[in-house]
Amino acid sequence: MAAVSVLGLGSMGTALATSLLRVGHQVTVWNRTPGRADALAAAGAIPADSPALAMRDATIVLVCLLDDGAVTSTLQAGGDAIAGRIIVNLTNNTPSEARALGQWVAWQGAQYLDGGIMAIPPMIGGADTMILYSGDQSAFDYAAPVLGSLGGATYLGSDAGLAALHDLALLSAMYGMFAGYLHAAALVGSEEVSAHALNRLAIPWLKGMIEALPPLAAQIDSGDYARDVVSNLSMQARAMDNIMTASRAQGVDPRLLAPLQAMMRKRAASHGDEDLGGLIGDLRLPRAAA
Ligand code: FVH
Repeated sequence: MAAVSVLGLGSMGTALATSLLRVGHQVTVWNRTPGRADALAAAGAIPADSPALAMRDATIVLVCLLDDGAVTSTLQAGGDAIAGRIIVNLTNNTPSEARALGQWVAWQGAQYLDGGIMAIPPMIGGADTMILYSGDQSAFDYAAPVLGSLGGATYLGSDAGLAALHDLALLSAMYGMFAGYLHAAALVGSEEVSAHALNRLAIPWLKGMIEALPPLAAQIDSGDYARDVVSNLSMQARAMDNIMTASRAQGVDPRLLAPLQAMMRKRAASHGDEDLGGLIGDLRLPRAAA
């Protein structure tokens, strides 16, 4: 069993600390607003009055705060207590923020892992829970038994930005699905059909459509967007036009889908025999300054 500190006791930090306590680790906790540690203290956690005192108690320090600004100011407030620790930052951030923080942590004489939690708080500690990590490989190897008690730990490489990159990519896929679902619910709702009733059809439909991802990935990775096409883009663009026309007629604002319709129409005009994968070319832009 290890000595672990958790900085930040919001919904997720509390779930992390609870899961660590459950498997028997020594857990020290700190939160900016006092009082949020009370229930954890009753369950066996050690409350600390400051980030420095929390960090001094443990080799592995989990940080789960609102954003990168909160993480930076909290770690800075810890002063030299950070030296010699493994900082595992589970706060949502960007790849640039992760790389910059990783560099700063190294300058303080500590090791850095960036994490992306692909789960909601009740899922922490579950067998199917996926948490992504990147950064210092030796730190990951050392911390892996502790991190494994939070969920399946997937290490993506020594570039500290990789966990954030994959986290944001997976969240993009999730929000795209939720946006489509909101539109679908509004569309059937225009005829007084409930979202609950929609789910009877939407859940098996979306599960089935997962099967479209491997061939789509093969098209994207090969750059051959006309490969093994079973649903050509000209046909799909017509269906999308129907979605937009019907939505307006039903009194549903199609703004969540409008950018996709525009891209499909443009690409279909010249590459109608391809599949959707060809749209990815229009998503590639020169990199913006970090
Ligand atoms: N909850 C979720 O579903 C998602 C799942 C995936 C991962 N995220 C990320 O986890 C980070 C924390 O999320 P959370 O759910 O714990 O968020 P809150 O419940 O809102 O708690 C926020 C904590 O951050 C503290 N805090 C805010 N600003 C500061 C600051 N300037 N200095 C120090 N601490 C700060 C706040 O403290 P307090 O308001 O109680 O004093 C909470 O402890 C997040 O990156 C998610 O994207 C969760």
